Amino acid sequence: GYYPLDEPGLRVWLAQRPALAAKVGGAPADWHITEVGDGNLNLVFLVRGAAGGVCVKQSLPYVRAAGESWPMPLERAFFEYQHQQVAGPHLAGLVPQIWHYDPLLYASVMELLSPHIILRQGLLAGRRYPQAVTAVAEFAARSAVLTSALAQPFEAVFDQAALFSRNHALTRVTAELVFADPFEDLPRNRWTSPELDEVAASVRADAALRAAVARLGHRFLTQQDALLHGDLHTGSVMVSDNDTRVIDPEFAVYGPVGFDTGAFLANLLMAYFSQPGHATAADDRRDHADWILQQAGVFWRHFAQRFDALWQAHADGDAWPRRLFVGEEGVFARARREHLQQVFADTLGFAGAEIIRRILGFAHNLDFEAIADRSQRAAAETRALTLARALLLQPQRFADIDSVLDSAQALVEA
Ligand code: SR1
Ligand code: MG
Repeated sequence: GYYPLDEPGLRVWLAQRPALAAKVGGAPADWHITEVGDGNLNLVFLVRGAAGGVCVKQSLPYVRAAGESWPMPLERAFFEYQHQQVAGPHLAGLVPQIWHYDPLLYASVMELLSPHIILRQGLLAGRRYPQAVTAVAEFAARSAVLTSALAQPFEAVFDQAALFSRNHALTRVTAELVFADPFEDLPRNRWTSPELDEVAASVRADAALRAAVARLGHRFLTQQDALLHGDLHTGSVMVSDNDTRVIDPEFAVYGPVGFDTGAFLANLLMAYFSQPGHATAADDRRDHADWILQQAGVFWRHFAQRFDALWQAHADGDAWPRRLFVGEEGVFARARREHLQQVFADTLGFAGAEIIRRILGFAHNLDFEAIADRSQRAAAETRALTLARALLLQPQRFADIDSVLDSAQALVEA
């Protein structure tokens, strides 16, 4: 029963479902339908009508960014829907509502976010969204604690982890694209400037770097702490001036919490490094760059504070049960601090791996790609790669988030 939707097909399909058609409103012939998917994988339609509208997202049987030569199972839409079923109750106001999932078309009908835009696009355009990173940190902290055995009986967590462990296709994408590809000579790797040839070769030749990333890949595949978003970059966040939603959890899988926080931190750092490349005569982008870097600090600090507070408030699961520490709150607090230090260390490592794969692997970031001047682009990417290598190979240099931000700033100002 699967077929890829197009504009006329979607009009008919939606019109046949009265509850969904009512959310668009008016006569189907008057609906305004556009396909807006700009990600690597799926079709995304916005359908607008008299009552508002809906967003329809459908899996394609291949990687959209690569074409039919790279087949991809359709099941990712199911796991995105399951993410809402499992984590959605903890994430009210931070994610769009999915109203309908169609198992034949592998399509979801969800809330149309308007006037939201993708956070990455906003940052590129030089706009500020003061609440965005705290909302993403809240998303990450809630997911990290409330879907884990810190807050739930282990039976529930094991069942959920088993469900998402079937998300084979997209977990394989991550296992290969993040943790392996950039360290091999593969045709699907690419970088946008010959200036990076040398650094790409030196990354592949660096056994210590390969080992650091492989260690993280091992943790990603084996440490089932909490339900991850799995692809938490600035393109997975939609913002308006006063609302922020995390979208696209199709890579959802149980894994180490630092994978999500690392991915988001990395994408803020890449947005920072890219800013000089977007400078104009009217705007040298320095203020905007400083603001983005500051937001990276706000993100980590808010995450850490909320992770600790949520753990303390919801320690009713089988891991670290609060009842064992009544009257010994200091012991419990020390355990939380130590655990958070491990999540911080993981975050920096995963951030390093994310930066490397976004510059030297298959899937790139518009932050860098939109820099027209080749040497500026190469300079920005090289600075990001320098920080990534330090995060992976010299973790002792980074005791806290400020030391990361200071290093990033020093690279830009050198
Ligand atoms: C083949 S998919 C490539 C990348 O796009 C997604 O957004 C994920 O980041 C994935 O790694
Ligand atoms: Mg995505």
